[in-house]
Amino acid sequence: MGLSVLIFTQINKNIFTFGTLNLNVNYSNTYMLYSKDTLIKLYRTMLRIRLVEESLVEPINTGDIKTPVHLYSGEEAIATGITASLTKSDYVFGNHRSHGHYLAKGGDMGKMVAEIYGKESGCSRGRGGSMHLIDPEKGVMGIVPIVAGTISLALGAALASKIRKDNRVTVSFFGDGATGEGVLYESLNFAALKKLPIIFACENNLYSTHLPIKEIRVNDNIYETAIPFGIKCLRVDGNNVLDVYDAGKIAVEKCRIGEGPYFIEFLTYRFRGHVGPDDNIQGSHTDIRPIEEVEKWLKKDPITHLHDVIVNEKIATNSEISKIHDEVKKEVEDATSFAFKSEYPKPSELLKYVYKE
Ligand SMILES: Cc1ncc(C[n+]2csc(CCOP(=O)(O)OP(=O)(O)O)c2C)c(N)n1
Ligand SMILES: [Mg+2]
Repeated sequence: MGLSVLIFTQINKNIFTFGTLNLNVNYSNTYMLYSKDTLIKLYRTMLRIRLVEESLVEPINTGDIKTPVHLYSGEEAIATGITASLTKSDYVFGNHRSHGHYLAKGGDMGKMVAEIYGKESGCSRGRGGSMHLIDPEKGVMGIVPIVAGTISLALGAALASKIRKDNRVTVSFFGDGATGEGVLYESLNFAALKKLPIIFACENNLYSTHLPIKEIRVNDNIYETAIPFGIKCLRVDGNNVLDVYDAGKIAVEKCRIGEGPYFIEFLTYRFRGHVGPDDNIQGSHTDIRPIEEVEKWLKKDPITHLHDVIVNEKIATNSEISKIHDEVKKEVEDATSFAFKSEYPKPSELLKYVYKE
């Protein structure tokens, strides 16, 4: 096989592209740039997100899970690849589709599943559900379903880090739908002005709810969004965890040394519905996405891609990979049984954490 080199090209002062350059050289050690530990960690993290989410499908369909659940299946490489370069004390902020951001940053799986089942032992004490995950000790500072709602919170966290000189980097995860909200542009301007250590990570899965992106944007150019603000922009294949990892590493390192902010557009696709396993509109299965498009993206499964790299490059044996699968399945079973065994909040305490003046 040829040698693939990940390239980071500066097109002009602010536009960078990121991609794979295939050289016609007979090397098979394409992936020697990554340690075995790194590749296995990336694989395990993506698998943890996928398997725990797939375990939610049946209980969502039976109605045992009451909270709306936006599955991240298909997009795991983004949260996994970026957070791999973050430390425990760095911050992430997310949106309605944030199981992956929470888990990849170190959030506890049992507390997440318990939260989804509305239990007191959940990370938001069962009051928030799937779209309100939090774990400040792990740097998961806020996951909120208001589209673009946490971008300004992430900005504030990055400003605090700059003032305190605490060396933290903040990642603000949001969807392509958030590019229609004014707060994004105010935040980009302020982040650029103050040179804040923040990465704006736009997960472009080509749809906002059921609206195709071409119906809400004139051009397919989200990655250029931050150029007028003087922010470095990248566009990355969000289904290739190694590309995401490399882009994340550069952006995190630059933010860490005061050369932020960064804006990265990740091209990706959700494997399941907007909310729930299928695209249920008024209760019927109505995925309005063209079947050819869905099939094309299913072939770009980020987990299968990394699995093939690991196997083809003989980075791990089949039995090592099976062991990872077994361990992750066990973790999902333990998380589920922790949630089942936990109590619901007491009805008398339902208003306990509600803000009152
Ligand atoms: C301010 C606001 N407007 C509308 C909604 C309803 N809503 C929930 S998710 C969503 C689309 C989000 O699309 P995108 O940001 O691309 O994220 P994706 O679901 O594709 O991951 C909308 C409009 C909302 N939650 N908040
Ligand atoms: Mg979207």
